[in-house]
Amino acid sequence: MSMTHPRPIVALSGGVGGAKLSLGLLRTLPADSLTVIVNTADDFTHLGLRISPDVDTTVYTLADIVNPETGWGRRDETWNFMAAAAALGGETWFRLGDGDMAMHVERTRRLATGQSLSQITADMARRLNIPASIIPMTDDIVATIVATDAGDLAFQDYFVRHQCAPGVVSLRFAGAEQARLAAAAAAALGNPGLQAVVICPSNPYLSIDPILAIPGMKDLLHGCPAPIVAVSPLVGGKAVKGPTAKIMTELDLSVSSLEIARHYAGIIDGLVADIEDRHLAGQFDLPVLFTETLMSSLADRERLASEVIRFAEGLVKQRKSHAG
Ligand code: FO1
Repeated sequence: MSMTHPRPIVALSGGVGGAKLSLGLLRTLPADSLTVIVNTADDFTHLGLRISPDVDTTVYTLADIVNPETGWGRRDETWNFMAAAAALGGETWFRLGDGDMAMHVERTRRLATGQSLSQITADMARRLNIPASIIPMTDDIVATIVATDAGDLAFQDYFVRHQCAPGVVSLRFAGAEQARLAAAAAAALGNPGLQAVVICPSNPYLSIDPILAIPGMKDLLHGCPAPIVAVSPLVGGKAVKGPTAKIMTELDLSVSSLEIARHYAGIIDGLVADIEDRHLAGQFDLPVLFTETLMSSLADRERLASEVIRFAEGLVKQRKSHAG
């Protein structure tokens, strides 16, 4: 709509919820103006294959081939490999569809030839005609360890094998301190023409914190002249999907968008919270947009994306008028 050159948007995202808003952004923005920096601390090696669940969820969602029921994996998937593996006594707790298997086999093959996860992801995205940059937060190995009342668990053991049942005591991101932020992520955030940074409604503790834990990431966000907006993953004090609310309770945090704002304090310039949390207005110490944040349909995602961008634009004006 604007006559000016499109200004890029950077999104920080985990898996399913983040990918939904990323798709809304992709469809709202001019082509090639979206960069999604994706959590890789859920990645693990399983059956000898390197699995990058949040990267794959983002790729499949933006390529419009994601399984709409689960939000991860591929649409119209077949499960012959799993059935054959089960018949042979193989491990089947982590479900890998036949088409999805091709992604893991191909990624593992290319990693063994020395290609980086960033290079492989960029090539897959190009082949699937995705007009956005999908950047794994790092090419180094970072792994979320969930300290629970049942002991330390590797992330997918906690999340899938144990269905998030153990109580969370604390979280750590092994390898994060030594990891290097992907070069393309640093370049995208350092772009002086950046319009906004959007922290997607992913789990702040499991999905966004690992990205923020990569050395240099917080400094880039602090130095970023574009407004930074987070979308709360809570609706009326409940999580839309996944264990966000359960984890917040276990960590002795109040399950509220106020707590999400507190969590991102010093990083964000504004918060997008659900209309159901309208009664909290006046209790935040930063600008808040209350709107429908549930993203059931594609239209919901596009509407939320454009509202988030418009809200961020307003924040630029606010900061300018304060400075002036
Ligand atoms: N999530 C599940 O709850 N069960 C699964 O069996 C499962 C398999 C799976 C395979 C590939 C993939 O890319 C994702 C998969 N997920 C599965 C989702 C994923 O593990 C989590 O949603 C994320 O790690 C959290 O963002």
